[in-house]
Amino acid sequence: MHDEHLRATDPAVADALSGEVERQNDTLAMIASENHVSEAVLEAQGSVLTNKYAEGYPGERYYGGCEYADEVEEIAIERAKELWGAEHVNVQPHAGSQANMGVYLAMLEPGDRILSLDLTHGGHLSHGHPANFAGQVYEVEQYEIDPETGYVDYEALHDHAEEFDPDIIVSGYSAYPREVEWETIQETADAVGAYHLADIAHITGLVAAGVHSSPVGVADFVTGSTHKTIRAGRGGIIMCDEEYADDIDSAVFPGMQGGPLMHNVAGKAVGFGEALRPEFQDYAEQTVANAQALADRLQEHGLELVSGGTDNHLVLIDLRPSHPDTPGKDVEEALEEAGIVLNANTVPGETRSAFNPSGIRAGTPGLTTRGFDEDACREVADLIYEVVDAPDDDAVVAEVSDRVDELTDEYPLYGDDSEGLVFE
Ligand code: DSN
Repeated sequence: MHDEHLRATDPAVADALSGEVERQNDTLAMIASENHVSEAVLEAQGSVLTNKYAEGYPGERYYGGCEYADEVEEIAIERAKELWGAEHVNVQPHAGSQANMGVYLAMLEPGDRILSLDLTHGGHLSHGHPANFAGQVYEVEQYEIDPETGYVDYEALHDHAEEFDPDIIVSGYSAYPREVEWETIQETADAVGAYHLADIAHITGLVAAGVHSSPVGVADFVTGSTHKTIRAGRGGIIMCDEEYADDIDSAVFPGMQGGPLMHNVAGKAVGFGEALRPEFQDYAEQTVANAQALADRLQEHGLELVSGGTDNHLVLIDLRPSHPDTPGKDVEEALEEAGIVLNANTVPGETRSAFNPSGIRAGTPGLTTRGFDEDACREVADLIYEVVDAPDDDAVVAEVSDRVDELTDEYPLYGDDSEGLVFE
């Protein structure tokens, strides 16, 4: 990686960044919301656009000197429209949470009602958790996953909506391994006169590649983050029909943000360009095939998966049936020791706490970027199982760690020669 100026002027930060490159190279990133962007995206994000204020939108800025900022933002918008087929796109939200905030601010009044999935069942803080602004400004009720099936209980959601009379229903999730029935939720939203916000933060790339059904053109608003399965620069995005374009744009700026992070918008533009190439289709398909291979092998080992498998990029393991005395945090820590980085996660019907829950969540976007196929993911499942089964056994953890070292050597990531990721 290029860091000659940083190394000369600030070795402390340079060392930390080198450490992070090494950490990413030498471990398996299986946090389902993470991925590895190309060096082209890194260059765009690390560009001089970080210096530029560009409040407003292309052609209508509050400051001068925005001609190149305009070019970059227009490229990002046009590519996003092509990727997701949306009529209107706002690429300025700083993150997925801010994208959701933009929709709420545009369409709701304080005290209005949100119906969303409970965080412990796979929702998101910004869908109305009491610790988040959305839970403080709006009246929130939450629906749940059917603990028997692990799927969204669409009938219960419908009944809940009729009872609660929400102003907006939020779909799209952070720890849900199954395809979402956007149309079914839209029918419920229509029946109760609510807006429908589909948050595709996790599955933006899968939706863009058509390997997950799209809520664009179904839900009133679609939000997402741009650095997960879509593998672009870090941030958020809002998509909607033209009729809501002005409301959304005004809510994002000046409603809740000032100057857009134009360097990140450049990273979004570059990543979207990569995702428009045919190779991205293969990547998205492989991400899902890898998750399914991982899921099948974990189940062969006797681990229980919420919903019994996956349709997307992640699996959610409920440790309680197979390992009732092993909390998720212990497994997360032992796996990290072995070089497999994922997160402990709540599961539907959680009986422990959010800090030390009963499950672990694992995703394949990062592994797929570095070239893992189904066979390699089956082996990763074997390694995960070994640690789940003996998180306190140092010899097992060391053995798995040795194999992770071999795998990370076999599937290199960011190179010292700065050639970077080549997406084939
Ligand atoms: N933190 C992300 C996740 O891990 O799902 C969501 O914002």
